Amino acid sequence: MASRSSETPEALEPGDLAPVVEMPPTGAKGARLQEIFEEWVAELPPGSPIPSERDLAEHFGVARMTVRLQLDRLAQRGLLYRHRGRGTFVAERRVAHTEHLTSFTEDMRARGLEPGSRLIGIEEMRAGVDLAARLEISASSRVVRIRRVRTADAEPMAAEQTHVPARRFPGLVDAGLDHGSLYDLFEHRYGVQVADAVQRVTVSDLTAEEARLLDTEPGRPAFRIERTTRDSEGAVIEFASSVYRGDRYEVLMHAHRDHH
Ligand code: 16G
Repeated sequence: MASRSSETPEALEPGDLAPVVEMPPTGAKGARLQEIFEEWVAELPPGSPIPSERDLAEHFGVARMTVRLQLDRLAQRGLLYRHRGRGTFVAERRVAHTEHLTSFTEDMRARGLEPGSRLIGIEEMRAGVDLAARLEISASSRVVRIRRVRTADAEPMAAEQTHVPARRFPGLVDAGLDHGSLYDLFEHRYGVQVADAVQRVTVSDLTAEEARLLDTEPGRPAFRIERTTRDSEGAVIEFASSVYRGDRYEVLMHAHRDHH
């Protein structure tokens, strides 16, 4: 293990960091790598270089793409940073985010509105390449797709499509999601804790189909929010895309400034 007290961190070899690592079978490798990288981040001083993708892939016996995906995720979370041509480094420690990760149901209640849901479809299907990458599962795995119109005080607020790994939530298709909260089911029926989400917000106009679902006119502005949600172990439990009516919704962000 590299010395923690050294002022200028030395270059690390993959072998220094995790001499004996048992990699699980395909599928879980990404999650295991993520754990290993998180341990490094916790142990190494900020500025420490991370071995190259090629060395890591070789060392752990995984595809370079798998390594890159996990490093990207840590970079997105601000735990690592990349420097073009120089490599990947451990980032400065950050204060934990305090934003609350809410479900639609909780979100609406907090705004004093009565949440509701109209189920358009719930079915199990093969993941396919794109969804598999989002959910960090294999392309041949099964996923459950849930399409709902979410209402606030009985009026449409958002059209939502979410995908969850079927293996993680057996019987979800028949779990009575016609009404009620998905996150409630996660927690109470499956004992899965929603812990972390990365969200991407963009804006664009509603399509004719979306406008119909949302009971408004096509061409009106809308927020499009993608959410990748993880459980307390860091496994992806959902990939959701929601379209919110711009006239009924706002996005509130909490920004925090660190004083050193
Ligand atoms: C929110 C989430 C969505 C999640 C849903 C669960 C956003 C952009 N999306 O709509 O990912 O599936 O909540 O809500 O916030 P529920 O527990 O009320 O079904």
